[in-house]
Amino acid sequence: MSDIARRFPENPLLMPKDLQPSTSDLQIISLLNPGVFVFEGKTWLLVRVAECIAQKEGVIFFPIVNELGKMEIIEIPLNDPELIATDPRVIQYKGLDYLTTISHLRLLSSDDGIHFSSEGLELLTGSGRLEQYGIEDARVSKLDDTYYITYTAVSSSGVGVGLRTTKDWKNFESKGMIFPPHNKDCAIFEEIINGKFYALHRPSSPQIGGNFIWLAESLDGIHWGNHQFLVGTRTGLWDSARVGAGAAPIKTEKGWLEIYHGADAEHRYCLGAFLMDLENPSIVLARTLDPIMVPTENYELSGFFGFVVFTNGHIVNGDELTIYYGAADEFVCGAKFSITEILAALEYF
Ligand code: MAN
Repeated sequence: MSDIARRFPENPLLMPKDLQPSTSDLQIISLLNPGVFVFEGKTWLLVRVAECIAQKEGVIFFPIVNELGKMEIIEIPLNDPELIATDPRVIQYKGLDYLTTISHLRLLSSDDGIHFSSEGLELLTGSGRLEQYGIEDARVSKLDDTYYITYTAVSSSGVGVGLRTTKDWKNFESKGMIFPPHNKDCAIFEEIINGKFYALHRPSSPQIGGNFIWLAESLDGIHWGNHQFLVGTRTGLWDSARVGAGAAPIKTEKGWLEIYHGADAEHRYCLGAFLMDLENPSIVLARTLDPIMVPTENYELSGFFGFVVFTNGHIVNGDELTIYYGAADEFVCGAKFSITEILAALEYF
């Protein structure tokens, strides 16, 4: 048994019914994949809220934000021969891909890390052509007094990584798309290493290559280059189909420790870890063979998209790592790990 997570007994911490939809004609389908940070002594989540229109029989509806920034509803009869709706997350119509839900990001805060409230807090929505189908799965990295929010920006032009920065969580600066399609799962290191910013990201290559974790460097945190391949998928293992970074790497004596997600061909998402050299993160020193967390609880096995544990946010307190994670693409949950235990599970190359 390789699952070394200690799940919160209070799980799930958040369910779709716990929040109000962003407008009265939408309903919340999932709360998932929160970015996590500490601000003014509290624990904060930047939760992905996925919404859709209440469905009528025989018709599929889904919302998109049009070029003027207005919500538009697309309606397709379910028996339309040009409709392919086999994955609950994406549909194809007339050769184009659409999402079944549209996501925005919502701030929630908590004194105890367990009970969260969104009262009076900001809502971050997609804006502009490249965020037409919404924004998802934020990672929050703090460098000096600036928080860098990297997130998945989705539109009919593709899926890329957007960046916004803030110092006070009230005023946000948009830096546009920093990694163009197809790319997601971007986590910026929370330290400048030898004069450079570093980020993990996940470009996808449809024919040659795959869904692998890459490393990029930058002098200003906005313009990125010197991309290097870092961690790939492994045939026959739990992470055989895709891998992607979780939140910002954790600095340990042994190196930069990264928690990542891996999925197999059946779309089962587990968590694992790898370790990068402290001075040169392009050197991967070790990786876990088995996952450190596997979907096992009911709320991880069944939901909007079952058999999923997915993290992009955590808090480090000495040896204790608290991860917040999306379970079954529908709920927000929490679990604790010992960093020493994760390090001990690594296999060095
Ligand atoms: C995948 C899933 C969805 C997500 C889209 C776009 O299909 O992760 O939840 O909305 O990608 O990012």
